[in-house]
Amino acid sequence: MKSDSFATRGNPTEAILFGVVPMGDPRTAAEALHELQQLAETAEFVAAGCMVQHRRHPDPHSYLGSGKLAELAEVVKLAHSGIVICDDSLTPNQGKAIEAATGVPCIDRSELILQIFGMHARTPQARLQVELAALQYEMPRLRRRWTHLERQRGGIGVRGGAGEKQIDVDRELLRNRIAAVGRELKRIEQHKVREVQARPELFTIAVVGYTNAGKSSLMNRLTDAGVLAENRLFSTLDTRTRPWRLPGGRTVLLTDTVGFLRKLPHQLVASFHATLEEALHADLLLVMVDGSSPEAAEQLRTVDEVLETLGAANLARITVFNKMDLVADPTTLAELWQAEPHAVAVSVATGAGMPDLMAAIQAHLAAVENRVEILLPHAAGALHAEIRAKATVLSEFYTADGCLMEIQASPALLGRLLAEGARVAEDRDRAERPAADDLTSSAPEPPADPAP
Ligand SMILES: Nc1nc2c(ncn2[C@@H]2O[C@H](COP(=O)(O)OP(=O)(O)OP(=O)(O)O)[C@@H](O)[C@H]2O)c(=O)[nH]1
Ligand SMILES: [Mg+2]
Repeated sequence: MKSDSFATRGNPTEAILFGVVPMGDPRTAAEALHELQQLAETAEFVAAGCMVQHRRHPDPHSYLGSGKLAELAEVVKLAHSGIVICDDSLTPNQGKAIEAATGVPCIDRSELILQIFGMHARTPQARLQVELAALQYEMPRLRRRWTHLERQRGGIGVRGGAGEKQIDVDRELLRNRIAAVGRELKRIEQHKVREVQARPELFTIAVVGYTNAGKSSLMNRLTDAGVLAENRLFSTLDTRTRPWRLPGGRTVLLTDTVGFLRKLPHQLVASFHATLEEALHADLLLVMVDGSSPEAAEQLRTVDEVLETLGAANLARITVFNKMDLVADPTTLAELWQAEPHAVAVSVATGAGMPDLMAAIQAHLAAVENRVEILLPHAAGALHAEIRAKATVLSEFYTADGCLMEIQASPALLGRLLAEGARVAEDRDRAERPAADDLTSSAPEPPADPAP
């Protein structure tokens, strides 16, 4: 392991966080590195100090520049820290320069995120995706890991040294493993695509948004999903879909997804996109934002950028500002409301605003789905329960020929109902029915038993 070759041994979990911020950035170091601190704590480090350097670009050789790097080394010594964590992705050489100056291991933002993903991956797909990203991250850094062997043989880069041979062997092993993991992932993904294609009749809603916005909490509140929701970044790494029964008895599918993050390591972007792929087949996106975060507007921009690169910018969406119970001064949300004037404000924790969210979803369904009146002959009565579960039933009335139903349904469901015995109602089917005004009062009650 890396730490074997380090001279200074401070507390291995106490970290000094550092980063480069643009010239003139008015934020304190703690403010600028707040997200990095959350990431570090999620990975079970303790932030022992923060340090930022104001410069236009990071130094290509040492990231901070030599003066600030010496300062960082001093802070590490004083705080007796065992590790330093950088807010950006470092090149292998920058990492090496920082470790040489501070005498402690240095991990960068990518490595930290990879570590968290590794800790939280639960399904076989998530584990393989993290493994693949970690292998790809490791590849260009092999040289840095083996320099202690090279040193024994008289200096870095001497061909034929023990380190050089070891690098070749490791590189070959890594390549083989990357190929094997890639094949296995492809197999799982193809299986998932088939699963997604197999259920087009139910309207699907995917919850997307920045990490920690409250996506899993919403899922838990609306369904009996029992998914993990906690105050950590990247609690959810895989996509999970559960049936959600709307008031009125109709069932839609709700999908919880991995959270977005600024500066995601590029090795993870592909697997992240693969994980989200399923959600992109949704009929509607709920884009969730933590309205109480001082960075809410920037987080929403990140989410929009990611949706754009995924080709999902034009999917139907409802933006949801969450954690309103924590917002003492609503004027802080002015920028958000300006960007998203049709958003719905809720608190998943207290339930405030949830009826508004429900109404927005119902209004969306009414706007996009086919509204038709069908006659379900007695012979096709077996379809009745399924219609109640999968479509919105606006009215129903029994006639001598069968059940006259005004429904709102997806084209796929409607197509099948018509193929299996239902037919579009005609004037003669409506002859026995009273005037429309009387019908609204007999709108169907939700069935008592749970939908299949
Ligand atoms: N005060 C408050 N806390 C909330 C609310 N909704 C969610 N939380 C908390 O926010 C934290 C994150 O919630 P999650 O549901 O795990 O968030 P997520 O978006 O699924 O996060 P990732 O899976 O990490 O992307 C948890 O501690 C929740 O209890 C809310 O309306 N108000
Ligand atoms: Mg979650």
